This record gives sequence, structure tokens and C-alpha cells, in this order.
Amino acid sequence: KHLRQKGCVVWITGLSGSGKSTLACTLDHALLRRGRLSYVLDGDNLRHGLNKNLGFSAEDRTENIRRVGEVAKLFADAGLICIASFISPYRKDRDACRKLLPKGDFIEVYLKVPLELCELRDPKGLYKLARAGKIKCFTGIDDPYEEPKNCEIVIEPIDGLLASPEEIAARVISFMEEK
Ligand code: GGZ
Repeated sequence: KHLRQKGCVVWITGLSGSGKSTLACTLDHALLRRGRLSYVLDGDNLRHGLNKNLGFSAEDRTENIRRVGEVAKLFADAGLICIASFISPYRKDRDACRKLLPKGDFIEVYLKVPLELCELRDPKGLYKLARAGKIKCFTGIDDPYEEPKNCEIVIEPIDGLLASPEEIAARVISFMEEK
């Protein structure tokens, strides 16, 4: 009679500048408009609080993602659609988060935007700093990104053009509705 809504995790992975945060925010609003409670976890609310003791070494990224995965699981248990938006460059770390959830409740969305395009956008000027050697271990420049192998949704530009955040959010929602 008083059933909790079913929660899940939408995990958005991709390079810096691939549009993860914009998609997360757009998806969040689209879900709220449909009466579904969602919540976004990203570097802004995690790396300044719970994870503020972590940097960008391989070990710290792994610990960052591990904690995010555990928090995301709690949100999903509480019945929310938790949208996690992190570079999460290591496949094993993303897969470990997936394993925390019941099968089907972890939806991995890969924003497969080529480095050249992310670098061209460079919304925060970070690629420029990384190329100048002022930021070390920057993902895609001198730090690895491991592509997902079997993720639920891959979004990539067609003829150099990426779909709008609204369009991508709609695709993610229709995937969730089918399941
Ligand atoms: C990658 C970095 C780095 C380095 C700072 N490498 O585009 P942004 O600015 O807003 O998002 C990036 C964010 C990445 O944090 P995540 O928690 O998503 O990373 S991970 O999943 O790998 O733990 C970028 C900024 O932090 N940033 N230094 N060296 N991105």
C-alpha cells in the first residue's frame, strides 16, 4: 500500500568537457517534471564535502568513485533516481559501483565525445592549463580514460554534432521507461 518508489543510479561517465554536468542537470529537471524525485551527485557537491581530502591520483580517483558509488546506492535504496556525474576514468571502479546495485538498477551512460571536441570546448580553460603543464595528470592529456565496454547507453556526436542535453535526457528516460 505504501510502496516506496523504485530507485536506481544513472551513472554518467566521460572526459572533462564532454557535457556530463549539463546532462545531469537537464535529466534531473526532466525527471522532476515527471514527478520523479532525483538527485545529482557530482564533483561540486562531493569533492568539496565528503571527498575533500581526495585529489586526482589514481588512488584518490578510485576512492572518490568508491565513496560516490556507496552514496549513490543509499539514494537508490531510498527510492530516488540518483544521477552520478563523474569522469570515473577506471572501468574497474565503475564496475565496482555497478555491483553494489541489483541487476538493472545501474544505468551507465557514456558521453563518447572525442578529446579534440572536449578540448575545443574547454569550458573552464583546464585543457589549456593541462597542455601548458600547469595541471598534471589531467584526464585525456597525461592521465588515462578507460572507455566502457558494455554500458547501457553510448552518446556520440554525428558529423561532429552532439545531440542537445534535452534530447539526450529524453533518450535516457525512454531507456528507463522500457526497463
Ligand atoms: C581531470 C580534473 C583534474 C584532473 C581538476 N583530471 O571539467 P570539470 O573540471 O568541471 O570536471 C573535472 C573534475 C573531475 O572530477 P571527478 O570527480 O569527476 O574526477 S574522477 O572521476 O576522475 O575522480 C575537472 C576537474 O575536476 N579536474 N583536476 N587532473 N579533471
